[in-house]
Amino acid sequence: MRALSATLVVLSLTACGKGSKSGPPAAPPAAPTPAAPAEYTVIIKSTWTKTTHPFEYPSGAHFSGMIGASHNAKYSIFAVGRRPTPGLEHLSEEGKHSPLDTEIRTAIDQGNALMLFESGGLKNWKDSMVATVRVDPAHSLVDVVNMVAPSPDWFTGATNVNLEENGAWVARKTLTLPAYDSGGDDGKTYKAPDRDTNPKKPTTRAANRHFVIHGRVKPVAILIFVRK
Ligand SMILES: [Ca+2]
Repeated sequence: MRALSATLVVLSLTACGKGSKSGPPAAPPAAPTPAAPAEYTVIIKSTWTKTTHPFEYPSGAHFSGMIGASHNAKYSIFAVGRRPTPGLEHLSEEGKHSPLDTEIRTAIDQGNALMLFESGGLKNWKDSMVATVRVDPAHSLVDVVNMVAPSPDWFTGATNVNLEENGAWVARKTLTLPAYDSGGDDGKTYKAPDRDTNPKKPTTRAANRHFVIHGRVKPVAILIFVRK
């Protein structure tokens, strides 16, 4: 192996020595990554109104506070097709940030998440929920969730939002968010009594009449990341 390397060096030097003007081809550049951490303002606005989602629209409609994390590919708060963790189940059924916060802190301890962020809840749709998240080159993905309330186990949010594009941090990113069913409760209406699901079902995009109207998914929220 060492002999072969030496031979290649000699050949390469020989090639240069023959008067090649262009020199050896440059090695392909490594995939670029942002060099430094970045901070983003996270904003969630509701688009879930009696006008847009008239079927059984409940009194007392509100969002629980958001809770989220920046992380790498080894951690996520939720995934369609995966059973909910106890943390996601409690968030989706009761709006509670615990034990999801403990799950995120465990991911931080394991090096798979960078930070937890959260906010208070939202009742007036003219307002927004706001938090700050920090990302770094090793944790450029962000998840965030909040309960759609009242509901059996419905939530909204986003998973694996990558704030890095083409080797740089994006200045701004906007997503429209559908409602999801965590798979932790069998209730079928906003105010259905608790019907705990055991074993848990996989999380799905909510496909019921509350959120799919004339075959079209009606988003319930807008999520905006603005780089600070
Ligand atoms: Ca449950």
